Amino acid sequence: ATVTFADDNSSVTAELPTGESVKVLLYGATVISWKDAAGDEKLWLSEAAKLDGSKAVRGGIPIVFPVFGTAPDHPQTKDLPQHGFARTSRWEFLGKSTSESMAGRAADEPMVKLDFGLSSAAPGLDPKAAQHWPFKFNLIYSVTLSRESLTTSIVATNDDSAPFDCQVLLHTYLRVKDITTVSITGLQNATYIDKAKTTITAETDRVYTPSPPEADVTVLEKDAPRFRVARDNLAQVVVWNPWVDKAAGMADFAPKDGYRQMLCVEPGAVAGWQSVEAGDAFEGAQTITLVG
Ligand code: TA6
Repeated sequence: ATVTFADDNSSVTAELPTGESVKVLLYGATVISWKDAAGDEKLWLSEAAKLDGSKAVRGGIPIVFPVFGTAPDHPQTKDLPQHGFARTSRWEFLGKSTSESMAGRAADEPMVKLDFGLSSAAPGLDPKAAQHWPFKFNLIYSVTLSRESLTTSIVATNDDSAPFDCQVLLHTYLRVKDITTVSITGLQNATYIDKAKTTITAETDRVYTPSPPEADVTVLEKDAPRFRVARDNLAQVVVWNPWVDKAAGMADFAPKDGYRQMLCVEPGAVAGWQSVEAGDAFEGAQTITLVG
């Protein structure tokens, strides 16, 4: 596996010997590209996405922490911007590890893991964090690329002397050929009518708590499975497509009919709050596998 840095050190790219690649912007530790061995892009990134650190990236996999959306009734996070400050902070690249150096991985199973860090003491921390969420914390975000899958995992450690509440979500923009041929299975739960499959025919913005929690969510196109999303300790899945009007209303959403090529499937812990004791940590992960 090779790991290269952009000339301006704004991003890091890892490539497997078999051709698969992943590119991570240090701003927000935002995965902005994931390609298969043929070079086909698996994530959606707006053509108008800001990649200069001026605002959260519209596309790829923004990290949502410590609040999902806004929480006006939650004293600890009520003054934070929508989706918190992790996606608008500059993270530090902590290093890489590859299958050659990872015990137990078969040689023909290439993989590369990139680690990123953000702490309350970090120079790149969004100033709104210290102003509005003054807890001592440390985040480690790992991006692991193998031939058929991408895993992103986050560990949020409470380095303070008192507990803090947080929410965590991986706001993944999957790329699809045509949203009108997409269906999603594995979202069945009590919140919505148990349907064998969910289709997207209008603006969709739903928080599901699939049961059983270990059930995979599968995204199909023309009834053929394309992505399988497995979750570890992330009990919710948010499904979002802005559709015509909301896409038209977002300045950084381009092309305007791009809603037809994307679907957000967002594993998270966003129902209520995770209370992290002093010295303790919350861990959550997603693995997106390319199927079919
Ligand atoms: O994906 C769920 C959601 O909360 C939607 O309601 C929409 O606001 C989306 O996130 C994008 O939020 P953003 O702050 O990135 O524009």
